[in-house]
Amino acid sequence: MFEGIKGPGAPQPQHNGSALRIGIVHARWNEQIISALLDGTLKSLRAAGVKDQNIVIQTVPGSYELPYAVRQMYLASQTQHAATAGGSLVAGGASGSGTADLLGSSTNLAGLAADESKKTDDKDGDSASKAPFDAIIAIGALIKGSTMHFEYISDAVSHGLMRVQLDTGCAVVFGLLTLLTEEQGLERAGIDAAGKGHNHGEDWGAAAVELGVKRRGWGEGVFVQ
Ligand code: RBF
Repeated sequence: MFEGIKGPGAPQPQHNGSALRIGIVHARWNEQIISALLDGTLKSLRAAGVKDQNIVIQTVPGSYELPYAVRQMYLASQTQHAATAGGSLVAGGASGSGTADLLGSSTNLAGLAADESKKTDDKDGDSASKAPFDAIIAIGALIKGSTMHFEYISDAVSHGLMRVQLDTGCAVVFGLLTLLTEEQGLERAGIDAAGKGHNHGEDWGAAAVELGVKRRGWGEGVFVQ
């Protein structure tokens, strides 16, 4: 965890991620930076007890693809859940409707999803969960070039990720680095030559666990600290 003045500060108490299902989607641009960030993310997810079989990793070409991928991954996890549990994704129990209905509904989506995921919690702890994701971490590294491209993509991805989390009710962790130089990226991935950096992926893993646990609580009307 980050130990300077800037940074998230450790939650009290530490959250237990052993019941959670977490998605990760990362861009393939700037591979060296992304690879270190992914390692940091996985390290903190595992440290919080998230099981490897309950972490699903997908890749996309670049950061611009992240919002769409997060949305589709969440819908895919709902589809998996419905197929496994024979559950309905539509409030009121009507069956046979697709996940698009869920997005258009005025139902408390976070509560519904938390309720759905409870039904599929892995009781024996061994098999992979098919519950809807409790959180999805979107990882990308945008490096500024000499055109306006960087500004447009940074803005679109930031707004897109926020929109997806509010539309779906799935917590989305913002793992997008918007960098002026490659060196900044190496520092924020904790792999700079001077060794001054901090791997922000570790914070993203911890954020996913905290939000995942709190989201389940909120879905049940419980305020987890
Ligand atoms: N994707 C990234 O994740 N990081 C980048 O730094 C990045 N730079 C790009 C620069 C240019 C000029 C272009 C055309 C694309 C870049 N992309 C980058 C890829 C972009 O996010 C997306 O994958 C493609 O535009 C295809 O939709």
